[in-house]
Amino acid sequence: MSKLTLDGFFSYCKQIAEHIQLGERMASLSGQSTPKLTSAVGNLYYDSILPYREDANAQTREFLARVVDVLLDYVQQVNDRNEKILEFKMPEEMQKALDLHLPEEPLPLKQLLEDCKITLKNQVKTGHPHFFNQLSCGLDIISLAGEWLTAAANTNMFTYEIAPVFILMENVVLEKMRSMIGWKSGDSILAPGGSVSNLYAFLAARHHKFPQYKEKGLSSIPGQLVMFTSDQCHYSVKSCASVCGLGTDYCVCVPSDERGRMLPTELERLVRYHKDRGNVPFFVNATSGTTVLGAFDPLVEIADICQKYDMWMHVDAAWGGGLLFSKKYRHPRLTGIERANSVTWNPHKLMGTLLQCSTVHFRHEGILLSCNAMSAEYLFMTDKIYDPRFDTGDKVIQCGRHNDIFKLWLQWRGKGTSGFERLMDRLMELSEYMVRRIREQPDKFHLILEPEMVNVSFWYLPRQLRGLPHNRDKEIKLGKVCAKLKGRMMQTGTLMVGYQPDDRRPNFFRNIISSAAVTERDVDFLLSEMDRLGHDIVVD
Ligand code: ABU
Repeated sequence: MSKLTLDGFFSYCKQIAEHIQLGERMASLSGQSTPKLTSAVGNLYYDSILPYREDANAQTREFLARVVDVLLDYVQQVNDRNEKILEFKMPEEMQKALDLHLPEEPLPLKQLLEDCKITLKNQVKTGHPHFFNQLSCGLDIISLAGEWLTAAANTNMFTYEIAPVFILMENVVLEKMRSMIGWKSGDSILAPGGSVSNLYAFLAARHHKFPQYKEKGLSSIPGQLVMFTSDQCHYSVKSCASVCGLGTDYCVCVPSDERGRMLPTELERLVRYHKDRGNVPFFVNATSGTTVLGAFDPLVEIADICQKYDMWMHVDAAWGGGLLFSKKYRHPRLTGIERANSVTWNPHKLMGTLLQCSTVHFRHEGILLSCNAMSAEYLFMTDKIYDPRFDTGDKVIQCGRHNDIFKLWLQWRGKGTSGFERLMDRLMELSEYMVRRIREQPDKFHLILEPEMVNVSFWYLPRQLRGLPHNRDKEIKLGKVCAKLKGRMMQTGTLMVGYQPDDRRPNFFRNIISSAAVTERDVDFLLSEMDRLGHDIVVD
């Protein structure tokens, strides 16, 4: 421990007493009494365990073992259908219930253990079988084990020198993913999320067409670049236009059909429109699995147009990419993906890999290095004793890169490719089950469209709105029901389903089944719980 003056020591004792009281209060709020540290270890401070004390292996192990117990308790609760998903508190109330302040002086290990418990106690259990709120749901146990190992290994992914095993794993996994897309060679990288993966695709496309841009910048571009994407795309595509100097006006939104799929005739019309004005159409983003409706753009038709007008074709399959595993569902949704120049695919979504794990793939070998390398001499020396191509860090615009591969590699080993295929088929079949159950209860639920994926879009009808003709006025009211019912879900803590408006309709529910924990029983629970919580909602 650091040295203290006498006054400092008394003030420090007072602080500790307060913290211990607060800790006990927080522990009682958490309703958990275990796991506990022995007092011999609980009263120690950070500098009495490794790495400060070489002779403190036993104490270090006891502390970490109790932390692991907390994590294991949490995993058990996440999978317990009798547990709530969340104990919702308004931000002000949450502030009061927690001790978030950063102390001047160290806190003992027993307080840190309590901090771990109370943190998880107040966390939304995104792996709970009744959490249907985001594209990333579930808690894959093998992937979790991988993430724990990753944290312990605590390395950076820029060079083979410091991450030899993980770099080789990346090569193996990314090559396999490229082969599933339909490419024999190419280039790939893991990026921090689908949005950044899309940005990498954009940068590669511009580099491919205007290789001088890297050195000469804007002066090497002969006119106004234009990119195209459907009006249902993820907002990160538009963000590329802003970040990369096109301006969002030149990210052209192509209209989609009633199921959210890009209209190729409209794409071609808009490309011609811009060409006729002397602009430079060069990039088309097709989405395989849109965020809200789960729609798949027609890749073959889009590929034909890209070929005709010499444009780069990117497929944002961040969401739908997992279906590449499924012989049953891959076609026609992803037919033609092999004709793309680049593909974003996030294992942390449909495949259930722990957050985050996002990949981007290119048909062009060596394009990432050619586009992004800055050859920093302090990291990427060319006279190393091994082949410097294993130093993948120079392929990206970041420097440090988190290890997102081990949890995916381990999960893939655990499931096998066939296990992922079974998971994809199961998630799709459960979504089909949900659609059937909704159709069987037309008085209470209104299905908005036949889904192509695990996004099920629907309205819930409280008693007030049942039996009335379906018109715009009713849709507005149904939209208001969504916000009220979601509020009740949060307050009760038994269910979480997302809602949003789109440009065709007011708020509607978007249910996602991407968790391996979900069963038919949970789908039935979801619908009956919505009715239990919402039947008496009244809106004007
Ligand atoms: N990046 C899209 C994630 C959105 C969602 O989970 O709903």
